[in-house]
Amino acid sequence: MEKPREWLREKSIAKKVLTESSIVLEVVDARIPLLTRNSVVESLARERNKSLIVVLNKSDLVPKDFLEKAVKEIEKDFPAVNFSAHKNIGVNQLLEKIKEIAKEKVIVKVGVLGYPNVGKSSVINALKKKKVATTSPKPGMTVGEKLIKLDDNIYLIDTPGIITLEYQEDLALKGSYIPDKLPHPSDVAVKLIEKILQNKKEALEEAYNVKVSDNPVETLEIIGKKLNYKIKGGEVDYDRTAKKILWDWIKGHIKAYWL
Ligand SMILES: Nc1nc2c(ncn2[C@@H]2O[C@H](COP(=O)(O)OP(=O)(O)OP(=O)(O)O)[C@@H](O)[C@H]2O)c(=O)[nH]1
Ligand SMILES: [Mg+2]
Repeated sequence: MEKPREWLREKSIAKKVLTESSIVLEVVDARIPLLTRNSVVESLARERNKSLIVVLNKSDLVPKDFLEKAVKEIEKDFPAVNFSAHKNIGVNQLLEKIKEIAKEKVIVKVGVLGYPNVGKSSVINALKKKKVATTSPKPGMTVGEKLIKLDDNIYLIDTPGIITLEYQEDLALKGSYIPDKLPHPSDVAVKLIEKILQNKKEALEEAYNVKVSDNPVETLEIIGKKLNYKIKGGEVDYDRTAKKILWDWIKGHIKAYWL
């Protein structure tokens, strides 16, 4: 496994954007809202006294009662809104919160920060009600920062995903790392399967139309067989199956979630 490294470039962008912004939108994935909270973003915002709002994006992928629990948990630390860029949920509520803070200011910059692929650019498009930022299921889409005018005195800043000191494996579980680049995709898929089995195993059964086992490795094999991903000799192709599962997780095809 590759040694953890700090993504200095991304971190320096976060610092710069945070310095110029008076409001920070920390976008998290509503399916794994606590896991995708970003300690760099939160501690920098606290240090610099910025208004931080946590945006639980992709909320169309989780049930309401789970969302309520997640919002309550996060609101112990920061204001939070339930949001879906795809379904236009929470757009007005978030706009109101931003405008309330911006009211007495001449120019307000709103930095949109968070892990890769949580939907930062999509949140910007939803707020702007127009496609102004490029989005993609592939983590790492946005590379530089981009300033977008929202209102007379309000500007949004799109940024690349911010990564802290973490292993590729942990990033992949968050949907923030391209599965094809993982040296051992099966290890990561097994970890993900383990989490899903603990929290919502029906999500795997529904996604692949199989009966899963309590054992994550066996479950990987069951899914590989079902997909008919085989290597020469008829054995299950674990790596190919693993990558498929990780991509399906990224794309929201596996309907699991946990706090
Ligand atoms: N289901 C669902 N998917 C979403 C939502 N918002 C974004 N996505 C999807 O999530 C993926 C990532 O969206 P982006 O907006 O590109 O995410 P980002 O955080 O800007 O990503 P990077 O620029 O790579 O850091 C895309 O496939 C989007 O279609 C949402 O509200 N619901
Ligand atoms: Mg982006």
